[in-house]
Amino acid sequence: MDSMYWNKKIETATRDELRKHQLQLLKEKAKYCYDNTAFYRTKFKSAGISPSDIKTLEDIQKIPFTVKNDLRDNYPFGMLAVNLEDIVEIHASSGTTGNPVVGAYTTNDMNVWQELMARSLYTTGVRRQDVMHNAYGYGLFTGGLGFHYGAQKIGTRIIPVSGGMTQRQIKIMKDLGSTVLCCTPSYAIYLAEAMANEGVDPRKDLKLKIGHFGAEPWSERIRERIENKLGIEAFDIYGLTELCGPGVSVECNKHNGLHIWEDNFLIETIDPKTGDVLPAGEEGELVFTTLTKAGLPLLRFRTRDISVIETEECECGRTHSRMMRITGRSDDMLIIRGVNVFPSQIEYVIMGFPELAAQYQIVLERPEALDVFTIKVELTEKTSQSTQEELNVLKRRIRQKVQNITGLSPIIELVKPGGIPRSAGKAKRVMDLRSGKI
Ligand code: DLL
Repeated sequence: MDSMYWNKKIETATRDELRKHQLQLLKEKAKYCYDNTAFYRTKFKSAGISPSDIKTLEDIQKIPFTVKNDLRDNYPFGMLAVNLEDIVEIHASSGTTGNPVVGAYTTNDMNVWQELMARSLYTTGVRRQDVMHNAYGYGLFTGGLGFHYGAQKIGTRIIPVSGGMTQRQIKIMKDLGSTVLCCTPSYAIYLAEAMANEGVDPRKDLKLKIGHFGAEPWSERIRERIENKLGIEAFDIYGLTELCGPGVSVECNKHNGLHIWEDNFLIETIDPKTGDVLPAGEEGELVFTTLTKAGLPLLRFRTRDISVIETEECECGRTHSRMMRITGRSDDMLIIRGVNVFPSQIEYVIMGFPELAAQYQIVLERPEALDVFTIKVELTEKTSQSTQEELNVLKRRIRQKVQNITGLSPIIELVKPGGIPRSAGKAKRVMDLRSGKI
């Protein structure tokens, strides 16, 4: 009988063993970052500390935080701790205006990522004899290739369909006998609805049994919907480009939070306003330190993701602490159809059109499964006199510009001057009507 663990020794190590292992790696990584990056040397010096001041795990609190802007300011390679020649793969996700966030991997970083993805898939029951339908986007996004590498390590047959062409996806799933589905949760619901429209009954016509859903926030109600519609067990998986991509944490079959692979990541929760470290069990912003990364190591990286950490052992026997579902973000980043979008990117596009006034609003809805992304923008007095044909051309140009920057094609609504409500305080640029809908 096969083991329920990919690596039993690591996954079930005692908390003491784990902490000892973490301290050893933390000391090494603090020194490594100090010795190999001007960025961390400056950070340590400005805090008046040296790597030798890290003697206990709690001493990590002496190290200043690393924030997303640090990565943006040092784009693309300013924070590398190795020579560029040692970087064998690069991924990226969209960042705030302009520069994307880059993930740069050495050969060893790739091996670690692959191992963590294999462990994550295995934890949910994926085995060699499975057939994995991977509908995460292949390319710079870490989703597609992350799952791909993990499946290959286990020896699972992988179907690298990537995103889009929903009808074809359904046919492929049927013809090739897929047992595991990997995609964003919103796409899973969309797929399920498309199946219903085509008269495909997943329970009869497909062999699906497991689903891996992540890259965007989702709720228990979405889980119920997916499980009911597709007849599968749905697992939450979390990660971010800065840390490696997917594979930072995953649910086990107890569905009681996502196990963070603590032999590779040191987790803290902080109050996003004060930066104070919070005890386990209290909700706050997740802060990660990478313990094994060589190419682009990060100390105390503020994710902006809000969650709660539980440290007691799980019924599954794994000792690695669990993060509960992400409940929100402490900044303004939006996740639309799994893609990271900042309102500042939209503003940037709008400001480039003299035909438009500076008033705009982003409206996000989820009437069915997929996010509907609308940008309402005011015309100037002059352009509001334009013909319908001219306005249609303008709409197309705006949509194209937004697509160039975000990869998403929004609905553009042009409104008359004064048509967007003003508020007394800060402008309400984003109307996110998605939560609680499903
Ligand atoms: O989304 C990596 C990934 C791919 C994870 C596929 C899971 C599956 P980024 O594009 O850098 O990386 O976006 C990272 O997405 O900070 C969270 O805000 C959000 N996120 C990722 N997974 C989850 C999840 C990938 N399971 C950002 N639940 C993160 C809620 C998630 N939010």
